[in-house]
Amino acid sequence: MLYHLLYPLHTTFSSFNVFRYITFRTIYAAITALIICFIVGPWLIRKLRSLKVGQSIREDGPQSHLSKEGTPTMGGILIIFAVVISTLLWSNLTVAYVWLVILVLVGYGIIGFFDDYGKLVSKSSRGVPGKVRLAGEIIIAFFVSVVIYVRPEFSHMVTIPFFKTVLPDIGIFYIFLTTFIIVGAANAVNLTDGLDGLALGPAITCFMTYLLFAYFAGNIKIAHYLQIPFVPGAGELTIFCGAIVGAGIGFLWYNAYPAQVFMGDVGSLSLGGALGTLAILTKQEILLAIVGGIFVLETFSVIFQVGWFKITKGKRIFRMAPIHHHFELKGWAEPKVIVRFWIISILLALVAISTLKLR
Ligand code: 57M
Repeated sequence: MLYHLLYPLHTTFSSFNVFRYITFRTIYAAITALIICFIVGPWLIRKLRSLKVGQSIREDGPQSHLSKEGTPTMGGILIIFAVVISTLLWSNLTVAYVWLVILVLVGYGIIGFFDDYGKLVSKSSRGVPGKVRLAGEIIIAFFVSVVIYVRPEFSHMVTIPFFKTVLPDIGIFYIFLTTFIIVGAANAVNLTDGLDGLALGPAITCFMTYLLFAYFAGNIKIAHYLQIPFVPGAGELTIFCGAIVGAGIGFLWYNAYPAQVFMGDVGSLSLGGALGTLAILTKQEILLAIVGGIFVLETFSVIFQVGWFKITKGKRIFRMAPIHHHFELKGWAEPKVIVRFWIISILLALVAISTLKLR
């Protein structure tokens, strides 16, 4: 809105020209979201406490988690609020992609909200039945995928990291691939969100990476120079990425060990869904598996553990899945697991960025 209100005034006040620049608006989108989190955060935590929106801790998990019983949850509401307000303030709202990614963020947030609410009411780890939740996620992802698919300027070729000439055009299957990416990313972030700040750290590095890719993909000169697909309008997603990085850091202030609040499914599903959507809209679909490698690792640890458990009727590969519990049970202190996973996610982000040149 600031863009629409203030930029036209540049003819009278030349300094208002600055509102044209994506870089300027991205920085202020991040700052706005961060400040919203700082201002609203303490109030929200008090409110969640007074409403008794506390986490129930599973007794079959690591014993160290039992002391977290009653920690306020559903803090992801703050992340969504800060991102939406900041994006509405700083981005060009005539670009459809901005609305699509907001739709996924809010839509997945609503699904997560009902899931958290169900867990709260039942005072257990059972929220919305798994199949109902998955159906809701698929409906939103499928709708967004179809809207993206039918846009005339959007290519159905898939970008394969490290291979600049391999760009398979998968036609109608693109809809299914993108639906899978959005749903998969949402659930992978959700599984990772099991230690203080564990999901937020890699999420922030992922959004920072896609911030760069959105900027590059939306600029015809840079896109051609780097030989990546040019996506008209993707530049505006840089501002969304800035807002989400700001909100993520702002929320991490409270979610860092020892956490004063958890983001809940409302936060993890919305962050993951938005991340998957950004990977698609910047035409770096497969790159998500590299930059979000921590989320992939966590997901596969669950798939292998559950699979092996069923095949062998009770044997385990890890002490407990997802894999962060394995390291906790091996005796690593919680902050050590968290920070080491963050370090790996930074490394993965650097590898992902290097694909711009290594191809
Ligand atoms: C949710 N949620 C946390 C919090 C957060 C298929 C199966 C492996 C699924 C998996 C599962 O349910 N994963 C998804 C993970 C929970 O956190 C809440 O959930 C939100 C995110 N969805 O925002 O509201 C707990 O995580 C801890 N936490 C923190 N700090 C944070 O900032 O410490 C979360 C955020 C919180 C808190 O303790 O209560 C969760 O883990 O429940 N299931 C599991 O992860 C379970 N694994 C399991 O059963 N593994 C089995 C195999 C055979 C399937 C095995 O390895 O033996 C474990 N979950 C827990 N305890 N809590 C089992 C033990």
